[in-house]
Amino acid sequence: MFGKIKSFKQEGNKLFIQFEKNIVNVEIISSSIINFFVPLKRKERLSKAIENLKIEQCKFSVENKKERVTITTDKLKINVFDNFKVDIYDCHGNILCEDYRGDRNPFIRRGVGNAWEVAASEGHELKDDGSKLKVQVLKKMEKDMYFYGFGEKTGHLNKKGYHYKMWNTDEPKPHVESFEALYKSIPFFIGLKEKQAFGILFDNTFESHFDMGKENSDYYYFGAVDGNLDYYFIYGPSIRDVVSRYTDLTGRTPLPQLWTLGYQQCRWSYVPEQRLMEVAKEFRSRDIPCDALYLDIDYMHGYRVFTWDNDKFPNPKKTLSNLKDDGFKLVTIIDPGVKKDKGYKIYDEGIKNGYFAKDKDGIPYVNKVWPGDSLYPDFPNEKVRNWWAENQKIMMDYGVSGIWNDMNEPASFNGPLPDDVMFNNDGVITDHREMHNAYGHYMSKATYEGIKKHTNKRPFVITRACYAGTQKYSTVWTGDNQSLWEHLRMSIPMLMNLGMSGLTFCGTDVGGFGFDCTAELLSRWVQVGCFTPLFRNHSSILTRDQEPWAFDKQTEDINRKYIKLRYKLIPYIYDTFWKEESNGLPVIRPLVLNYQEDKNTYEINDEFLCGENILVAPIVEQGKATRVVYLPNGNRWIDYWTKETFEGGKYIIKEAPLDTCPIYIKEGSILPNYPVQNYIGENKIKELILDVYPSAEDTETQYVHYQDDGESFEYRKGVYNLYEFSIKGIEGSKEGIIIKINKSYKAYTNDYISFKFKVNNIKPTEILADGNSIDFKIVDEYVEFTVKDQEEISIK
Ligand code: MIG
Repeated sequence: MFGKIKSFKQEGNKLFIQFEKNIVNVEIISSSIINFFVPLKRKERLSKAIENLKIEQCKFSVENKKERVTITTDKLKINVFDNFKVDIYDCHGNILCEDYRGDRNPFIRRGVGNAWEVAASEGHELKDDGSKLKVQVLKKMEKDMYFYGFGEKTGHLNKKGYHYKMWNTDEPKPHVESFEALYKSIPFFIGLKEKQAFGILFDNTFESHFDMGKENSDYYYFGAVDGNLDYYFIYGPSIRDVVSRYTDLTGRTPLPQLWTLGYQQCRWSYVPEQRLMEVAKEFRSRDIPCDALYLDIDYMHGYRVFTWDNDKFPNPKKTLSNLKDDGFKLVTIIDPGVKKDKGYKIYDEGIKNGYFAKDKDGIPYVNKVWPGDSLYPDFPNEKVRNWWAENQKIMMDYGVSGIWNDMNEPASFNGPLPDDVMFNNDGVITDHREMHNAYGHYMSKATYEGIKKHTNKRPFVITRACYAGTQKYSTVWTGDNQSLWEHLRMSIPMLMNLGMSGLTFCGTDVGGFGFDCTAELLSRWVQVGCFTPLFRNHSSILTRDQEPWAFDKQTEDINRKYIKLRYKLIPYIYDTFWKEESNGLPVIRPLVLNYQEDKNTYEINDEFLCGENILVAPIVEQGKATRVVYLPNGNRWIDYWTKETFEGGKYIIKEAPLDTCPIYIKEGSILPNYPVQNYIGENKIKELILDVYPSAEDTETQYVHYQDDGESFEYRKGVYNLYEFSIKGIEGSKEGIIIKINKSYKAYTNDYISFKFKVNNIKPTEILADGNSIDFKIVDEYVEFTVKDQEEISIK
């Protein structure tokens, strides 16, 4: 496909290597990121994932020997050989990623004659082996490799040995490990090899395939049915660096509004208005916090997007304002499919302006979704996005606080969209094959920009389909899971991999969407949901009720307990989001992300970290009330409930009756808490609570807490506060424990007037604040005291 290297040219950070049959552009994006680009389809990259490619000017050298070009940066050495074979080394000469020199050699699927066709005709699925790929790169499988990322895939945390397809797919059947594609396509993975990590973003929106040593354990490959060969090699060596660099390339999740971190309740569908109001009332009367309620498709007039069914909601503005008075935000669903219906404004405008995708003859393409015959807005076209953004105003004017984008794979009831449905991708006319995986991305972008323009607040968009980079515009949920224990288990690696693929703000339907939930399953699911960025309970039409009170008193109490815990932790989760804007690290993390030196963490599927300090080891099996917990090496850990301390690098057994989710806090942590409220903004928080876990060793730890108005973009102009807390020293020593409070940055006026400390596992005799003795209270395992402007506390 390439042949020998014939010539070579350098222009700034770009190298052009002319092979006998093709030209390859190698671009040095930074000392750790290299782009390899072969214009097989188009001359330009036209990336959907990367909007502002930043080139970091860095030193590098190039050497051109006959059969190879060698590029050396501070971090990497790259050899490009004849036939475009690429080998990448770290700066010490260790191989990181080596192109495979042989051809693909898949294992044999044994069968007699046309047995596969017969099996297929009986409904057995034939797996697509990616044999029709026009673009393809094979890499040598090193011993002892682990793979992570790929966005939303079923199965386990480590993807080695599996084959995945990127083709956004609306799949109503129960999601199982053998699925190769779901709603989202994030063509990005992380490889970990001998404690060194790298990432590869294969930036191609066509149907693409990733085979991680399934068809042959000697190599792994990625490829696509069409498009350019365009991939970014992103060096670590830590997974944290890879994720940070990947999100620097494709963009980061912007800080969300604070209320979006509260508990959210959804159902297909809360109609009519009375039912919606009834649900709202239940939350308040049962003392269960809740910030958001959702309206699913039935609120619309005949499923026409941007309309209301006035029989079910006679006065939406008033309904929403009543909800608001009680502290509820409302999120409405908006699907892409626009009903084919003369006289319906959205349809008429779309037709008049040519805003819908067209068939190959230029006639607006029609398929079927909820409203019956429907058309698909040409979101890849900026003009259409602007129109869609304007339409958001309709919902915002009613008082809607967020938009839920569903069905944007795009889904269709009357067979899949044909390959030759045409789109206008910002001036480039192209087809469904290229736009399919980017459709949800563009819809989210339009929605985000519309909400931003019309509210000037941080938009809350939630989408089902997406592509790499959608995290800049939208939150994601993992579509139609079911109320199955298997799906609770699966949600953990799925969300961890989504987080490592840049989609920090993610969640699953708590309790499960399809099938009937049980009391026990909901009780365990809410214990996981409590720590996932998007915390939303949702269930399908015709399933049993699944609200926190829908079962029995015990289940309701457990829901209340964990929803309240979530509200305590909101400032901690918000801080993690704030930090994510600069470091790209997700809220929900696999242990390996923080403990790469500890090999025991590489394949943990049923534990996760929430930010830097909290480890969650939920029970994900029916009837179970005890489990083994692995606590990673490098820290001691404190049981959140009993305050017992454990060494890291060990397996422990934890008893966890139905109301207990095993939670461990990293020793040395200072966790900011808010008092529990019914909803965000119910009370002005004047006092920050600090839940402190002193170290048994004399090490200093720090925590930075961030505060702002929780909704506007003022923070981007510097309107926020930073509080730096530090703790050092040990109980009983001469100096005792010293806690320092440093208001290190102050620009937001509504700051705290006091700090209430809860310092765990100590029993002091005296506490001094800036040298003066202060009152304190010893409560069970902790000591509690409050300070105002003092800066140094010494606990003796
Ligand atoms: O074909 O709007 O994933 O959350 O409740 C089903 C109805 C369409 C699928 C979404 C689900 C939503 C449902 N939708």
